[in-house]
Amino acid sequence: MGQQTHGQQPDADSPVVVVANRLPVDQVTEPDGTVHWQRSPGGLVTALEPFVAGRGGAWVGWSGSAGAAPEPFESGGIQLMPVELSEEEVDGYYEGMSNASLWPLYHDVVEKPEYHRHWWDTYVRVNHRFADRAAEVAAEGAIVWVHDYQLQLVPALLRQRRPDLTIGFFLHIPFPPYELFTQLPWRSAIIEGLLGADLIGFQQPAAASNFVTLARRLHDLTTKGNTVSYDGRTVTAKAFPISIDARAFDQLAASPEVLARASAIREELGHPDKIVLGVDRLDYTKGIAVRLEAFEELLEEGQLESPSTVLVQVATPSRERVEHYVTMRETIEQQVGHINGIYSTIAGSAVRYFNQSMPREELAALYRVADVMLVTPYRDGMNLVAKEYVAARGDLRGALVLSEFAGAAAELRQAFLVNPHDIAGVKAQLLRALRVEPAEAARRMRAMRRQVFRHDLDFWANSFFDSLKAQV
Ligand code: ADQ
Repeated sequence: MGQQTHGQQPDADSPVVVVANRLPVDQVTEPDGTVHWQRSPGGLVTALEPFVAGRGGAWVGWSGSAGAAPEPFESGGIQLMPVELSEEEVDGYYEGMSNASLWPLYHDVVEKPEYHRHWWDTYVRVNHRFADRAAEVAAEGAIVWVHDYQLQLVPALLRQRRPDLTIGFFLHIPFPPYELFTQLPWRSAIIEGLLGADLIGFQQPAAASNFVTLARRLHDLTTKGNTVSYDGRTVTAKAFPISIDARAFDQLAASPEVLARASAIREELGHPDKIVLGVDRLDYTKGIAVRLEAFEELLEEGQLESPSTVLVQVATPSRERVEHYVTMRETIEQQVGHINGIYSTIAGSAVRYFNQSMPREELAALYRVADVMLVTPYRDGMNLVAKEYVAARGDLRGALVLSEFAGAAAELRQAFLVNPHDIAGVKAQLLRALRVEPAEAARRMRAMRRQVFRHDLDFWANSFFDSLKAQV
């Protein structure tokens, strides 16, 4: 993003408003103590920028730090409207209700969700605040696009304040079936919150139909196909599978710098025959332990050898104050330590584990050098890592092992699909992927690349906006 103008009053007439938990910028503190804002890495900002920037569009979100919010400011042609969260609100709304209640509930209760009334109260209060900010900045008849599970009450709250708006909502994570969702003590409030939107986007058709079923069974509403009649309006629930900027990733991965770095990585790893890679946010939904277990058993059985086959696992630190994440990190670190204790040699470790975030260039080089990419979540809305790997393999080499329970599996049918609960199956598919003939690998990769390039991030954002406009 370009020049920033601080302390400016927001235009109260933005024709397009994005509402998301986070602003598209991060605060950076320089060694000399000066503070500035820098555009966050990540595709969502890039995808939405053309719709928001340059036309007085606005983005409502939290800065990422507790305490007083900065004044609204302009950055890269977007009006940024920071929403303030106190320490207590970060605990209750973000770490509590969003990440320790809704996140596990929406991911097949992989971990047990906790439900606390004071978290819910904070969630309601903070959703009101986001809705207030959006109502202040949106022009008459504006389009507002609300994102994700942290803000599910915003559509209805916003409609109460501003019935003139067209409101879209997109859920980035799965949406559970009736049997699980109804655990939630505040289930009706969430469904009513979402029904404030004109269009509700999900990653998968099954999630959209879970929502429609809930509206019918829980609220006795009339539904027809993928629509719900509510409050004199028709609400549409539909799948819009998210994607990546495939062309940009392809170009990055084919750049001379990244290719040189990919060769250097192989060399630094001691020229192994095979490199197996995992790249994830350190989250219990991602099935990192499954991979380690499968890899360990294959080493134990002598089907794989170390260090001629090496597993590189990059796990970005995430939600470090939420208890489930603390215990999971310890488990994974123990598992890595255990495998390395037994199978590493003086020449190198069996598992190279990085609890770090890495620059895009380094990730692209890792994708480019990995013979097999392991993506084994127990449940995942989409999983962009799988699509990034495919976009990075313009050389048509490499093989993707992908969980059936990632949204991406619906599109990447030529991956080596696995059930992450079935360790024997994961081991068998990992071996197949490691031994695949180059011609078959190229055939699979070509088909997956066609899918990812045709259905890229622009395609996703355009389809959502077009459908939303068609609702009016
Ligand atoms: P996430 O759960 O965060 O997203 P994912 O889709 O895999 O999962 O996206 C992770 C992103 O972080 C990728 O772009 C990846 O490159 C990056 N990343 C991962 N590890 C990294 C590291 N060590 N260093 C730097 N970058 C790293 C949620 C849902 C997903 C859904 C997305 C988008 O859980 O299912 O695909 O939103 O809707």
